[in-house]
Amino acid sequence: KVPWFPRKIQDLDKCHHLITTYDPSLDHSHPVSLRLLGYCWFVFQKETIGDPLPRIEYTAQETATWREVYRKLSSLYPTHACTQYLDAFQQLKKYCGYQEDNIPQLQDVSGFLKERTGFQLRPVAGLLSAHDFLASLAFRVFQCTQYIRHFSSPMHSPEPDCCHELLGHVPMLANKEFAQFSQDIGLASLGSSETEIEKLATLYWFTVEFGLCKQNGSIRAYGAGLLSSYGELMYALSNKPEYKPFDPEVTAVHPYQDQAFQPVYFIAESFEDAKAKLQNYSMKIKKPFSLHYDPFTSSVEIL
Ligand code: H2B
Ligand code: FE
Repeated sequence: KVPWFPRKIQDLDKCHHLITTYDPSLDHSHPVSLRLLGYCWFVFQKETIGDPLPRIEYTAQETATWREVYRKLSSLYPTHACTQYLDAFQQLKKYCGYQEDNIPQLQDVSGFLKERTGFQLRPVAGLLSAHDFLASLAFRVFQCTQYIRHFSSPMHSPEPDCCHELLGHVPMLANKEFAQFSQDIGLASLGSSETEIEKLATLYWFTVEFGLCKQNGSIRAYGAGLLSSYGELMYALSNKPEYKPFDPEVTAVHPYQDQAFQPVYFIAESFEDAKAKLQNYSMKIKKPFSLHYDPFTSSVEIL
């Protein structure tokens, strides 16, 4: 029996299951800006796909947090980020208000991505289940938090926040190859068993979040968890950790760490190569049908 999965982009309104539910009216110890979390929570409960993303007026304190994160990280990018990231980052500075004194608005960023790769952002109020999060990628929808971490710990957030999304994920989603890779993980998850989805979530973790790639004889980061963490970005390229070649069969079952730096990083030869390997892996996942994505209707055909 195949568990329910979305077949068209509108079905993503049913892919909204939070696994960390910090109800801001009950929990006052949340490590993010509570003022914003309350608002994002309110938006989350009534939004439907395609609604414009709310514009947030960030406070001076929230912008100061962003400034600190932005400054420190952007000093590392030229030597640590892959060229695809660096190219997109330039564009985002030019067209989307990426600056140290301005937190970019998701609506502007979403419009930019839509033009580049067809990806769009949708506001979300916390960590979603792997099933729902991966399913949305199949339709080129990235569910994105909009609140910012608490000012008391600017260099660390235990949960995704807008620094992680805007500095980690967004630049990579502007790259065609990477966008296709992300959608392919999503498509592989549709109609897959819980066990297979768990493996795809692990693949996502070691690539989209913590992936490294080869570039002109050196190694650079493309994973969002690295590109949004000053400490781990330096560590990952320091030669201290263990490195393994990206191989979906191995990567998908490798234990991972969400409380500390990763013990191992997987290195992709190129996005082309990673994409081909992932497609090969996906074809072996057993499903009682095959799927075809129709970009004209943003829906999947079941064959
Ligand atoms: N939810 C949200 N809101 N952002 C993420 O980056 C995220 C998620 N990542 N749910 C998912 C889980 C990832 O860790 C994998 C697919 O489980
Ligand atoms: Fe992330």
